[in-house]
Parts: sequence; structure tokens; C-alpha cells
Amino acid sequence: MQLSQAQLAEFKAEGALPIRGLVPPDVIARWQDQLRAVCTDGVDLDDPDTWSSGRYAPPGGWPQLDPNLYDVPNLQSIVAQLGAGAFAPSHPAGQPWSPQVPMTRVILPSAPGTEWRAPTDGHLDGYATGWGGGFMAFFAVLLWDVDSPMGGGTAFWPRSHLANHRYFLAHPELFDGSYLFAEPVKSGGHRALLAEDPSVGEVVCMTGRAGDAMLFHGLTTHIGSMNAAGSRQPRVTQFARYSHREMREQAPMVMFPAKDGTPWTPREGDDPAATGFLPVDHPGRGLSRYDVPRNLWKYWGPAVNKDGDAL
Ligand SMILES: O=C(O)CCC(=O)C(=O)O
Repeated sequence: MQLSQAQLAEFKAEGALPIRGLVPPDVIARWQDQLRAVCTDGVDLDDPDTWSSGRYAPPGGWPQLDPNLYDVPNLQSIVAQLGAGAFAPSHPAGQPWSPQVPMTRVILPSAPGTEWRAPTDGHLDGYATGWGGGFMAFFAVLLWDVDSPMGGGTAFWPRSHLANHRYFLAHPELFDGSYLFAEPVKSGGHRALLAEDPSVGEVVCMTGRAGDAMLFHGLTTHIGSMNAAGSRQPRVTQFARYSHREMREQAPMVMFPAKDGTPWTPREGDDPAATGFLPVDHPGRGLSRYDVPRNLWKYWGPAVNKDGDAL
């Protein structure tokens, strides 16, 4: 499977692209059986009467599914098209790439009487303590149908990748994750980066059939959403996240300060090579993982980076 020119253009413009039938039905059926089998606490994913409400995981957590999402040929060929071999499943920073387990997340309908509300703020992936840089894109893959925008699908703000890119062009020194500890995000959340930009669309909640996916640019603001009270569908999604392999491998983890702003200091068990935020004049800041290029697609493959797009 390859993305058409029209799909690539939509992805570049919107920061998100629905991809129908990414995962074939026989693989979906195998995954559904594996997920059903681990629900040993009385939850039957096909019987709403057995469901709790909201985020759900079985007692032992969700298993690694067979086959691994990262090995699905359609996904691999699209990622090869997007990155021309430069993208790899996100892995711990400063270490050679190793096989990864995709995240599974299940959202069951909220309790009766709860009114569905659209999310009001989101976040960017790739920024958590241990951030490794070079986060490029992710796919949200539906394992069960989600018919309604109130069904718990991943919520995102169309064109937010461009607004966030503009922000980081103006503040490249905050691209290492320190933007989370600086105004306006510190007080106003990620929506503060979108509020002033009229080109950013209203929040959209993903829908689709089992096997469908949404491809997101790494700078697209997104969040989980409520599965509406009364819904009879579990929202079951796997996430495949991709980093630029070289940027990820080239330098160690960047550890975040404590919530009160106290800078990170090494503790037993931490990666001995890890650092806090580097001073702005530190030579390590010259690594490509800290680069905020004017051309947002600079580190993407030629299928994407062919017009030399700049803001
Ligand atoms: O559960 C979802 O749809 C969103 C998950 C999410 O925001 C994330 O994994 O970063």
C-alpha cells in the first residue's frame, strides 16, 4: 500500500490523514480474538452489559499482539514511502533501534447520565521525561468499528501541526520539550499555541471501521476523547509511533524537571548518559534532533519533501 499524491497533499495540509483498510480483516480478526482472550475479569468486549466505563485494561494489561502492528506490510510500506528508510518505531533515545511493542488503548462508554463533551485541549507526542527527539509521526489504528464522533476516537485539531511549527520556528530553543515549562503552555496548555491561529480547525474525533487508521504528523495536537454514554462500541486502538532513527540514536534521553521546576538530577537507575535540558549555547544543541527547519518536511522522504515547502 502506498499513499497517492492526493493523500500526501491532504496529510501535509491537514496534519492528519484517514487511511481505509490499513490492516487486513484476517489480521483484525486475530487481534480481536487475542484481546478477547485476555479479558479474564468478566469483561466481554462483545457484550456491553459486562463493561466498566472509561479507560479499560484487563488485570495483566494488554498483551503484545501477533502479528506486531509494526510488522504489518501496509504500514511498513507507507512508512518507507514517508521516510525513505529514515523512520523507525520510536525507541529509547541514545540507544540503537530495537523492536517495539505498540500501545493498545481501550475506551469503554462512559457511565449512564454522563454527557459527551468534546476535548478542549490536547498534547504533542514524543514529549515526556526521557524525550529523545526526532519524533515524526504516528498512526492510530482501529481494532473495532467506531461509527460516531462521540465514540471515543482519537481527537485532533486539523492543521495544528502548522501552528505548532510556527511556534517552534519562533522559539527553537524550546523544541527540546522545555516549551512545556514555559508560558503560554505552562498555564494555558497546548491550546494556547493554537488559540491565535485562525487556520487551525475545530477538534475532530476519529471514526472508522476496524482496520482503518489515521496518520498524524508528530506536531499535530491530539488527545483521547470520551466514548459517549449509551454507545455500544468499545473504542479499541493501537498506536504506532515513528521517530527519525538517526536523531533518536544520536544523543541520550532528555530528562524533564520536576513539576515544581527543579531541574533533573541523575538518580540511581537512570540512564547514566541522560541529560536535563541543555543550555542554549551547548554544542549538543547543534544536533539535527534539535533542528526546527523552516521546511517542515526537510527530514522526510522525497515523496513528501519534494516541493521544498517552507512557510
Ligand atoms: O487514546 C487516544 O485516542 C489518544 C491517545 C493519545 O493521545 C496518545 O497516545 O498520545
